Amino acid sequence: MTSLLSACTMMGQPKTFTFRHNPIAADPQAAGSAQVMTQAGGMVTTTLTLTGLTPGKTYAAHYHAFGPDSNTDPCASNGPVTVGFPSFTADAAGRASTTVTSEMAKIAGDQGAYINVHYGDDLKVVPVCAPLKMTKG
Ligand SMILES: [Cu+2]
Repeated sequence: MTSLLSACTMMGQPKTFTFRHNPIAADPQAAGSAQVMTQAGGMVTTTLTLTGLTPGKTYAAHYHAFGPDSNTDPCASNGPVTVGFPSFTADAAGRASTTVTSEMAKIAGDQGAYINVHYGDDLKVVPVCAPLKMTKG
């Protein structure tokens, strides 16, 4: 009974992670959050809500695994993409959101260390990053 209850309370309790700005000049006001909600059947839905983007600009966002370049800062670890979000375009006020539902296993542990938001036309430009897992391993 206890385990059933905890399983029920786990589900539908979203976790929220905050985007932080990277030390670059692009989109200096960019900010937002990632809401991660466990679903039935080993799935998870993640919604990004962003402000301060360039109006009309298209963006890409991904989950990334913890990479080789840092053990303590996922956003600086340069890890590979594990799950991609549908690309999205900022509205006239610089607001945007995107949602993806994926298998939990794809973003479990080090596989889901951080979420990057990239310029759609230049993926090297990453205005904001949300760290989800602060240490590797
Ligand atoms: Cu990415």
